[in-house]
Amino acid sequence: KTIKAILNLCLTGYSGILLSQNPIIQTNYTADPAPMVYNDRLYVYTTHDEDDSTWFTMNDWKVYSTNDMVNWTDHGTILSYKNFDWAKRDAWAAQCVERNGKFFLYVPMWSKTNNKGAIGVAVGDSPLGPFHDPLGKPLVQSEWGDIDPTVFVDDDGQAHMYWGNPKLKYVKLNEDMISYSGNITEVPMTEESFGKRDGKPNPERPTKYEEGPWLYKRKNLYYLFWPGGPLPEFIGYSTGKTAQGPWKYGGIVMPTEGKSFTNHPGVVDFRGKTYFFYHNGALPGGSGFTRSVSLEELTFNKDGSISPFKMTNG
Ligand code: FUB
Repeated sequence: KTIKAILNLCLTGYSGILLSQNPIIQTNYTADPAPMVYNDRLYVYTTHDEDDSTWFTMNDWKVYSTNDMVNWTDHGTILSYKNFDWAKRDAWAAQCVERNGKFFLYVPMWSKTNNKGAIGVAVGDSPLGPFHDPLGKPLVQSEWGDIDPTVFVDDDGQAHMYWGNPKLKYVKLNEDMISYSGNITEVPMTEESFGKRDGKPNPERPTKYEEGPWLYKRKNLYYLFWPGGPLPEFIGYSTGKTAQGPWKYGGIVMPTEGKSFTNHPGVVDFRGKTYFFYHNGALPGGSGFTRSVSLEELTFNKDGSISPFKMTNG
């Protein structure tokens, strides 16, 4: 394990190529993985934990890519909160989506405007950018919990965005992907949809849902994966027959483990397999604020349900 880690560091120094093993990225502390497939290549967008933290110190986003799930190319930093005039810190969990040859990167940050969380969108002509802020203001901004956007464009062309902590919010994005129509709604937090929360009753968090949703579709069934609580987080999932639910709690897919009190799912199909990305604190010096990205192959039972699985090298 140590020799491979050293080899990774040496190779990165010369060519930007990383060899795969969990954690797949060993040259930076990274978290909140968001995979995207484009032109038969898998890209994973990550947040970046600065290595000096007793709380989240996160300034920018990075991209890594592969075409064989073994060799990863480090594309470096592709965007910072400083690229948004209205943002002042907290480059948190993002997701990139391609539409009509443009790449839309949805990014939560702390807003100067109202001193609360907000979600911005950056647009680029390639998966690696350069990205710019077409709006000059947040796409969504109302309260602390406007973080962790997930965006999914369905087969009928409708784009859906979910986000939020502790509320789970939803809106339909327009075809331009930088505006929305209709009202932002809150998904009802029922035990049927998100499971009965363990521990002391928490009026603000009545179910297991915490944050970091990821919307994914397989065989006409929609899956919402989400980090659940009480802390430390595990990953749970809910399913629905439409992208807007109603949602039915499915269970825990990845139990709490590792040295990070957060986790974050990212699910993608690539070359006939499904991959589940997540984070923990597995690198040397790892913690809740110095995290690292890992992945597992995700398999489904015949009825579409998912049996729990453990982290590798957690
Ligand atoms: O990485 C910062 C925050 O921690 C993310 O936005 C949450 O999902 C959690 O991972």
